[in-house]
Amino acid sequence: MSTTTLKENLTSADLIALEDKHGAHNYHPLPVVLAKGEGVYVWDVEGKKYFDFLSAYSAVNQGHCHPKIIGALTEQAQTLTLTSRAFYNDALGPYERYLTNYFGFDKVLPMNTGAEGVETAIKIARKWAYEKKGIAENKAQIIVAENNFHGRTTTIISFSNDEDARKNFGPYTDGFLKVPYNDLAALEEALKKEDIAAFLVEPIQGEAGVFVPDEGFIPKAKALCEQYGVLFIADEIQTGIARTGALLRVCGDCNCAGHCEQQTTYTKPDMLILGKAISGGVYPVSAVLTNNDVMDVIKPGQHGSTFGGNPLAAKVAIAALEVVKDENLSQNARKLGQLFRDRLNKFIQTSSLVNLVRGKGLLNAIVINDSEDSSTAWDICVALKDNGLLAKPTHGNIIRFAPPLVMTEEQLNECCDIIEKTIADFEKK
Ligand code: IF1
Repeated sequence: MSTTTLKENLTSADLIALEDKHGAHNYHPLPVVLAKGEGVYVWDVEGKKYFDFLSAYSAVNQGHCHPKIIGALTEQAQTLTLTSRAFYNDALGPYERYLTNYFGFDKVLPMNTGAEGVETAIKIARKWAYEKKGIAENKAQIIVAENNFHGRTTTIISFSNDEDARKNFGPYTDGFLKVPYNDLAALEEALKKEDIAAFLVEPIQGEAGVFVPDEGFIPKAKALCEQYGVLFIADEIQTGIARTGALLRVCGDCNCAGHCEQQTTYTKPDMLILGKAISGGVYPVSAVLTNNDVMDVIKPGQHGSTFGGNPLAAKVAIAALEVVKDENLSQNARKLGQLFRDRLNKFIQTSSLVNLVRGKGLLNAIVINDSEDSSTAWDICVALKDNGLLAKPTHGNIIRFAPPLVMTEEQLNECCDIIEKTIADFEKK
């Protein structure tokens, strides 16, 4: 047996040192080394238990190691894992039928990571613009929002305005036009320009610090896109799969789980991009859903991926989406999210350290009363960790709170106790 397969009994400090020495330094993790997860809990190498308030950036909505999803994974792993798309496999068709019925679209193009899903949507939108809308070759423009986050590929970072994400990765991909988020007038001005293929948008901006647009922004933006003959593309990679208290954020706040096209709150995007929790965080699965008139533009050989649509992904995603329905995760996220914001809103009236709490469902953030380059949010997250709860700061002064959606009310109250006590202790310092 090679030494790497022997149990080495490494401590957290050893493991952090190994990553530091042998891994690229493209992350700055909180100093905690996780070894096990179950439901809303994770355990570190030394056996200390924590509430997970990140859920792997909203990928583990169904909770860690959900038995139904792991069951589907292990069963399929022992049967057939990968065929490539050079051949058919017996899991893909049923998965495609399940997914398109679940979300109400004609067709799906399966990929693996979120960024690949976004790239896929961009490619489809451009091809549609040339072949169906008649835009002249290489002229198509896609409108995006300022402070967007859609992933890490060269094309996607080309339209980011985060310096860390962009700087020294050029030359950049052309063809993107930025408008302020949540600004219908600016959107309409951009839509009036020539050669516009699509508007790509997050229904709530995650990385920007859980920025919730005005009520009505999404349906009105979709209506404008329709008026100008432009595709409305929703990136629900982070907001989708029940995270914000509805199956999709474009569902608004209704209970429809995506099936209420007759209801006024539901915005049906022309293209829907899903990732992260579509697999319950068990395996990388992403998808682009759209109707035939758009998906038709993609012909054999024009797009694909070795792993996209593999049988393991198909079985895992079906199980993960069944869990969302069986366990009423949208409803639970909505109820617990309200509870969380109510409690923290009450708490911040007594706090000089927290300015506000915002979010939808169980995608929430607090804004710390300090500058972006202060270490206060980071220090609070370290203290939260010591008190048994894991969360991560973003933009220096924002802390995101996004636990798995399988949490109970009792557990959430316990978590609010930890958060309030930790912050209160900080104020005394
Ligand atoms: C990282 C944030 C979350 C996304 C949306 C596409 C992707 C993401 C709306 C790409 C990914 C992640 C990736 C993660 C940090 C992260 C994130 F902090 F940047 F904002 F979730 F909160 N569209 N989001 O949020 O999906 O290719 O990663 O599968 O470490 O970069 P991916």
